[in-house]
Amino acid sequence: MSVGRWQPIAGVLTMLHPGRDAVLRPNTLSRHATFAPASPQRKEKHRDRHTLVLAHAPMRDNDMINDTSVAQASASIALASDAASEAVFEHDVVRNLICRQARYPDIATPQDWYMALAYTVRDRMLARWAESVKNYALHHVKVACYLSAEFLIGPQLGCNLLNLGLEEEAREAMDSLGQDLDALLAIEEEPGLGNGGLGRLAACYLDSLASLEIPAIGYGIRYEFGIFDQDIVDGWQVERTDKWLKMGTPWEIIRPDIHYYVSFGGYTRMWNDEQGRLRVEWVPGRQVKGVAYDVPVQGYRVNTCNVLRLWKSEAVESFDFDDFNAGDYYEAVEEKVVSETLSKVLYPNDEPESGKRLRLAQQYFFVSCALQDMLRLMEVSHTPVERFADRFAAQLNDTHPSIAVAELMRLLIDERLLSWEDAWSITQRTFAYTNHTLLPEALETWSLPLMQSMLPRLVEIIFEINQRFLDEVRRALPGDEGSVARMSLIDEQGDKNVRMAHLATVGSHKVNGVAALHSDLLKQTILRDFAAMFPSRFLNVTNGVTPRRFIMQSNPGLARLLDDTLGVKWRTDLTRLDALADHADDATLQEAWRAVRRENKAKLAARIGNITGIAVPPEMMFDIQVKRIHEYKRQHLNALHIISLYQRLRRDPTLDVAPRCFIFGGKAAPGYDMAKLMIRLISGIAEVVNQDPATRDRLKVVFYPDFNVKNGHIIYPAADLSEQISTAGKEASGTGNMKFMMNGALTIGTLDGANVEIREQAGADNFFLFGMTAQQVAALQQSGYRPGHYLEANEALREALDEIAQGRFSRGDKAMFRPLLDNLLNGDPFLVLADFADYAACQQRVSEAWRDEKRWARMSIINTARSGAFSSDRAIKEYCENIWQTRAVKIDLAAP
Ligand code: NBG
Repeated sequence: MSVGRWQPIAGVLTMLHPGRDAVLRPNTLSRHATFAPASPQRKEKHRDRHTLVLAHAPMRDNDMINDTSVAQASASIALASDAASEAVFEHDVVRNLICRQARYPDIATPQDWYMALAYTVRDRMLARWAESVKNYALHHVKVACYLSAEFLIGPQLGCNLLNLGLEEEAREAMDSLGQDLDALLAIEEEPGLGNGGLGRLAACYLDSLASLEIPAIGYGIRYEFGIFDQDIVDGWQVERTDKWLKMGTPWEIIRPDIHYYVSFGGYTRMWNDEQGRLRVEWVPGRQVKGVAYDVPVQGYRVNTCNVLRLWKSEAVESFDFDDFNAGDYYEAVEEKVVSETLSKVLYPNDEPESGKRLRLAQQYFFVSCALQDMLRLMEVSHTPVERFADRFAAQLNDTHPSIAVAELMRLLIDERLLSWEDAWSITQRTFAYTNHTLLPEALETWSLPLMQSMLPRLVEIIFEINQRFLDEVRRALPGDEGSVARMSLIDEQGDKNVRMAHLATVGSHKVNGVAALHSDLLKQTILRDFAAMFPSRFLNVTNGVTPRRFIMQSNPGLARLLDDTLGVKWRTDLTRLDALADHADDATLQEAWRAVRRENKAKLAARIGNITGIAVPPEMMFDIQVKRIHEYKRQHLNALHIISLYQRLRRDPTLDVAPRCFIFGGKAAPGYDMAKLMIRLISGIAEVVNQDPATRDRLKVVFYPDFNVKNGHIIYPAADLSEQISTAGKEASGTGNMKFMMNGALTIGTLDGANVEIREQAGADNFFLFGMTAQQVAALQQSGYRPGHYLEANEALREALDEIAQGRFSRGDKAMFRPLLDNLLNGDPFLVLADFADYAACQQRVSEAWRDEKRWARMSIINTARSGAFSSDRAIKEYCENIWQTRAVKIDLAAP
C-alpha cells in the first residue's frame, strides 16, 4: 500500500506521497486521493490526483461545531447532484470525517471512515426525508403507524446504499480514499432491537412501506441494550450484553424537542368541571419523559424516506431539587436512574412474564409517546381530533402495544374531552391487531393488581371497555355466561389477569394472523368466540420478507444472474421471478446457478472456519436450521436424526449417503434451560462427529454462534436445505423459511405456518414434506400421546437416545442431558418422537435427490422462481388495501 500523508497547504488538505510533489488544485470539487488503489487500473486512473479540497465553499469556523449547517450543506449538495459524481461523494466523506467525526484522514480508524461514509449516505436520505415529510403534511395524507416493541433492523449502511443506488459510487469513492467498502460494512454494529421473527418482520415492513411510497411511521423503543450477543463456550451458550451504542450510531437523529411525559402510579380522582361535566384526573406517582430518536427509512430507488421513531426514557428533571436542597443528593439522582431504566434493555422472549413490571412499563411508555406524537401531528396540521382515524392507521404488532387501545381512549376522553362513544369509534377505526402466536405461554396477560398500581387510570378504562363489550355479548348471546367469561378482558380465575389479546381484539377493526393456517387456527382456538361474533373482523395476511436485504444485498451473485436472465424488473416486482421457472431445465442457467451457489457456500465455509475452526468442504450439502432455539421448533429432532445418521455411517462406512454439513444457529432465551441444553447437545454432537475419522468427510456439524441479521446475510444464500420442522400448528408463520426459499434452498418441513403456502407455491415435487398435520397433532394429544410407543417401534431412535444417555456427547457426563431425555420420554410436548421416523425417511429422500445434480438445480431454481409471493411488498399491499386504507404518495425532489 502506498501510504500518503495529509497536510493542509494553503487551506487545502493535500495528500503528500513519499517521493512525490503535491499537486494543488484549490477550489475544485474534482480531486482524488489515492493511497490504496484496489487495482492497477484504478492506480492508473488516479495516479496524478493527490489533492483534496475540503469544500467548494470556503470553510467557516463554526462548520466544525455546527452540525446542522453541515447537514444542510451536505443535504443541498445531495439534492443538487443525485447523479452526483464519485468526486462529490468522496468529498463529502472527507468533509464528514473531519467535521463530524473530528478526525483527519491520516489518523482515521476504519470506524471513523465507516462513520464518515454513513453520514454521507444519511445526508442524502435526510434530503429525501425532508421532502417526504413536507409532502405528507401538505396533502393531509393518511399515515400507517406500525407500533412494535421490536424492530430488528439489522445493519443499515449496505441497505441504504442499495436503496439509494449508491453502492458503486460509494465503493469507488472509498477505494480512492484507500478504504475497502466491504471491510467498512463488516464493522457496522447491528442494532439488536428485537428477538427474532417478529422484530425482523417489523423491519421488513418498514422497508416495504418506504419502497412502495406509503407514508408511514414505525414507533418503538430505543433499547440501550438490545438482544444479548451469544458466545459458545465449552458448547454452552454464554450471553454478553449487547453494547451496540458503544461507538455511537450514525443513523439516529436525536430530537430533544419532541418529547412527551408518561405517567405511572398514583391515583385518580373525579371532579366536575365548569360545564358540569364529570372529569377524571390521574394524579400520577411519577412521570417519565420520552424523547424521540429518529432513524430514517429509505425506500428502494424512490424518494420516499420514512421514519422509525424510537423512544428513549429520561427523567423529567435530572435532579429533584427539593431533595437536592434538603441535602439528599443520592435520592435526587435516583429518580433519574430509575426513569432511564425504562428503555434500558430488551426483554428476551420465551420466558415467563410474571413479575416483569418493567416490561409492562416499557409497553405503556412507548405507546403513550407514540399516541401523543400522533395527536401532536394532528395539531400541527390543524386537523380536528375527530378526524384521527382518517389520518392514522395504527397496527398493533402482537399484543405488546395493545395497551394503546386504552391509552388512546384516555387521551381522547380525559385530555381532548371527547364523549366515550366518539372516542371508542375513533379507537376502533384506528387500530388493527396482528397476532403472532398461539402458544398459550406466549399469550400476554398482566396481573390486575400490578396494572392497578402502575396504571390506575388505564385499568378504569379497561373495566369500562369490558363492561360495555360484555353487555354487547350478553345481548347477542343471552344467557350464555360461559361465552361471557371466556371473552371477558379480565380472566377472573384465580389471581385476576388482564388478557391483552382480548383488549387488542375488542379495540380493533381488523385482526389478522400471519399465515393462512395460523389465521384459521386463530379463529378456531384462542379467538374462536370473537371470530364467531365478529366474523368480518378477521383476515389473514401471510408474512413476507424484503428482497432488497435478503436477495439483492446478501446475494449479489444471484441478483446479477437474475438480472441477466430476466432483466431487472423482478427487483421492484418479485412475482416476475416466476418467469425463471421456464428456464429451470436450461443447462446454461443451471451451471451459472450452481456457480453462484458454490461461491456463496465457499464464503460461508470460510467464515465458519474462521469462527469455529471447523473445516467445511463447500461441496457438501449445506443443511441449515437457523432461528431462535425453542422446543417447538424442534432443533432436537434435527439433532436426533444426525445422531442416527452418524450411527449408520459408523456401522457401515460404505453407506451411500450424501455428504452433509448440518449448520445450526440461534439464541436461546437466557432463562430457558431446555433450549440452552439443546445448544449444548448440538455442540456435543459436533465435537464427536467432526473428529471421527470414520465420518469426517461425510458429516459435519456446526453451531454458528450469535445468529443475527448480519450473520443471516451470509447464511441464507449458502443453504441447500432449509429446516422448517416445527410441530404442526405451533409456528405461526416463520419468515426464515421465506428467506431460504428466495435464495434457492429447498425446504424440508412440516405443514406448519407459511410452509404450507411455500409448498403450494413451489409445488409438492419441490418440497420435502414430512410429519403430522396440525389436526393430527391435536387429535393425538387429545387421545393421550405416549412417546414410549414410538420409541418401542424405532430402534434407531432408541439407540440415538441411548447414546445421549450414555454421555457420548457430553464427554462421559451421563447427567448432563437427563432433563432433555426425561422431557422427551415423559410427555414429549412437541411430538419429537412421534415425527422422528417420518423425518428420517424424508431426509433419506433428500439425500437421494441431492445425488441428481440437475434435478436439484431445477428444484432450487423453481423455489426461487415461486418465492415472489413472499415479498413483504405483497404483504404490505394487503395491509394497505384490506386494513389501513392508505395510499402511495409520490415524492418529487425539489431543486435546492
Ligand atoms: C413469531 C412467530 C413466527 C412468525 C413471527 C412473525 C412471536 C410472538 N411470533 O412464526 O413465532 O414468523 O412471529 O410473524 O415472536
